Amino acid sequence: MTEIPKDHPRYESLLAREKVAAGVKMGITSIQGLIAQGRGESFDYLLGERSTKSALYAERAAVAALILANNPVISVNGNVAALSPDKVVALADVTGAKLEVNLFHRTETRVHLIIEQLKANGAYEVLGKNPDAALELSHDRRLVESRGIYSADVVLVPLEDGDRCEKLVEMGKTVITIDLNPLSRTSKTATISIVDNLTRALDNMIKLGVELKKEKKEELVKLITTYDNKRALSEAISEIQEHLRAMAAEAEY
Ligand code: PTJ
Repeated sequence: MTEIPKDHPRYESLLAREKVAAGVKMGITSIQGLIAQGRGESFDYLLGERSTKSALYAERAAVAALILANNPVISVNGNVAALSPDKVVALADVTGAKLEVNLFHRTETRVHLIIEQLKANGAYEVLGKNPDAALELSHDRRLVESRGIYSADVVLVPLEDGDRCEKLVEMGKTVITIDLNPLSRTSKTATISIVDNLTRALDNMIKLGVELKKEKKEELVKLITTYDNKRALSEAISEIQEHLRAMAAEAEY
């Protein structure tokens, strides 16, 4: 990995790039993962590279749903494993969720390497190696474990493709997504769409997990039942518009 100086104005963004590139070299991340990261970066620019009010609103409801779930599962792909293996393990710990590797560009080697990466970051058990159930999909994301994603009532699917998200919602699950693109099919389909950068979202969600675990069950139920995903998505788009207006005003001077 190229050493990025901490005082570089684009430190966080360059570090993320280095991590995804290193993930490809290690065989964890797919080559297509580089394109996905680039797409995410451009939406992050439009958002102003911050966790917006609507993102925090969605993250709070998402953490409440994970804590209250009977069988919460966090799905991990090659980008997540490269960018935030420690954070995804910490979120699973704080919410009591299982971890399951589920890949679009699936190879058994990648599944193995990602499981090892998560274990090296403190995970005790990671599902995904022995899929014994299938979602009704024609690509490899269909391969799931019966005690994991298949039977989960709440699933967190960061950096998802729309297909599986749609299928999981159809199966009656609460589907939480983290996707910087508020216009994606995934964001439009999910139950709780978090429009935020993966690394910022996970940091926020770990903190919220510690905080919300102390709350009464009724308070958590309220966070979920009063949550309005259409409102959150519409606000995310407005937040981009506001940011662009501010940038346009700044450019005039
Ligand atoms: O590891 P695999 O084989 O399962 O493949 C994973 C990728 C991500 C390559 C695969 O799922 C894919 O092609 O995804 P898409 O269709 O490119 O969608 C990824 C979405 O995540 C896009 O809408 C991006 O804007 C968004 N995104 C990319 N990087 C980030 C992000 N959202 C949040 N944080 C990011 N760092």
